[in-house]
Amino acid sequence: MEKIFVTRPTLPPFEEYVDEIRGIWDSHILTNMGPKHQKLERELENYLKVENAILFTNGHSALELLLSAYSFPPGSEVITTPYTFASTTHAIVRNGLVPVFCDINEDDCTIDADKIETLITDKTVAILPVHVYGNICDVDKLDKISKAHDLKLVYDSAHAFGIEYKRRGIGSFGDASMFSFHATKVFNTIEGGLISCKDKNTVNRLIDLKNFGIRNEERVIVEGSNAKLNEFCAAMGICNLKHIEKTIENRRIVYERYVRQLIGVKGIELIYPRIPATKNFAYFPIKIKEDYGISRDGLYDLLKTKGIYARKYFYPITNEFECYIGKYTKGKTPIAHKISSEILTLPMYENLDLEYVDKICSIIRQTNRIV
Ligand code: T4K
Repeated sequence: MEKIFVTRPTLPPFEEYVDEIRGIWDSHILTNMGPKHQKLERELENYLKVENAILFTNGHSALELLLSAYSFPPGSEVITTPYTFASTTHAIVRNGLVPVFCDINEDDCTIDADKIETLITDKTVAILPVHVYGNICDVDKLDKISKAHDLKLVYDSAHAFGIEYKRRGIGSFGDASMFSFHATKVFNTIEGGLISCKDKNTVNRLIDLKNFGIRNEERVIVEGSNAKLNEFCAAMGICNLKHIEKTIENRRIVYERYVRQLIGVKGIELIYPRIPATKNFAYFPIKIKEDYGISRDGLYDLLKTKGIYARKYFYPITNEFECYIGKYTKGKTPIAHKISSEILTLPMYENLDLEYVDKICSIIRQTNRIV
C-alpha cells in the first residue's frame, strides 16, 4: 500500500538543478551570502513585491532573529496566537519575551483582531499574528491597532508565500514578515526562510545578526548568530521560483477537487479565508464536528490504516504544550482550543494524484454514512 503523506516537497526538473549548481564546482563558493544567495534575494523581492528580502537558513531562525533585532527589554509582552506551529511561540520565548495569547476567529483560524486591545498593557511591545494556512489576518485592523498603540507588527507569514492583498505583496504589510521555505512549503529552498522588512536599520541589523555580527575582517559589532542560507539551497530556490505559478495552479486543481467532494458532507466543515486575498492553496484543513459520527482522532486513525497520513495542524495549541502549560496564562483561548480538537489537514501538494484525492474524500463521505 502506497503511503500518502500530508505533503510532498516540490522539486524542479533534475537537470535544471544540476545546471544551476554546476558553476559552484568552478567558483567553490558554497555559502556566506554568495552569488546565488544574492540573486535569489533580488528575485524574491520582485516576486513577493516587498522592498527588502533577507534570506535565512530557515523560517524559525529568521523569526527569532527578527525579534532579537528590535532589542525589546526582557520580559516585554508580545500578543500572538497559540494556533500555530511551535516556532512562533518559541521565537518569542527564546528572546526572553512573554507571549500573551489572543484567541482566534472560528471561521478562518487567524487571530481575532477585536480581542487584541483588551490584552495590551504597558509591557506590550509587539503583535505577532500568523497567516495560518495562507488565510491572511485582518491586516487593515491590525495596522490600525499597532499604530494607535505604537507597537511593532510582525507577521508569521510561513504559510503565505506569494499571497497578494489589494495588489500588494502580503509581506509588505506591518513592520516585517517571516516566510518559511521549508521542504514542506508551497515554495522551498530545502530549508530556508526570509524576512521582508521596510525599515533599513532593521534590515542592516538582520544582516549583521545572521552572520555573527561581522562587519569586516576586523570589526564585530553585535553578538550575532549564524543563519546564512547556503548556495545549494539558494540554487533550489532559484529553480523552484521559475515554476511557482505552475506549482500554485497545480495545487489549485487538487484543492478544488477536495472542495467539490467535501462541501456539504454532514459533520465536515471547510475553512475559508475571510479576507479576500489571492490564494496559494498551502493546506487543506477540515473541521470534524460532533455530528460527523466519529471523532477527529477516529478519522485520523482510520485514514492511517489506509495509508493516508493526515496531520493535526495545529494540535495541541502552543499554550497547551508541555513546556508552556500553566506558564503564560494571561489570554484565554477557548476557540483555538476547540478548533485544535476538531482540525485535520488532509494531504495537499502539487501533483497529488487526483485518484488519491477521490479515495480520501470517499473514505470521509462513507464513514459519515455508516456510523
Ligand atoms: N511558523 C509557522 C506557522 C510554521 O508552520 C512553521 C513551519 C514555522 C513558523 C517555521 O518555519 P521553518 O523553520 O520550518 O522554516 C512541518 C515543517 O517541518 C515545518 O516547516 C512546518 N511549519 C510545519 C507546519 O510542518 P512537521 O514536524 O509536521 O514535519 P514532518 O517532518 O513531519 O513532515 C510532514 C510530512 O511531510 C512528512 O510526513 C512527510 C513529508 N515530507 C517531509 C519532509 C521534511 C517529505 O515528503 N519530505 C521531506 O523532506 O513540521
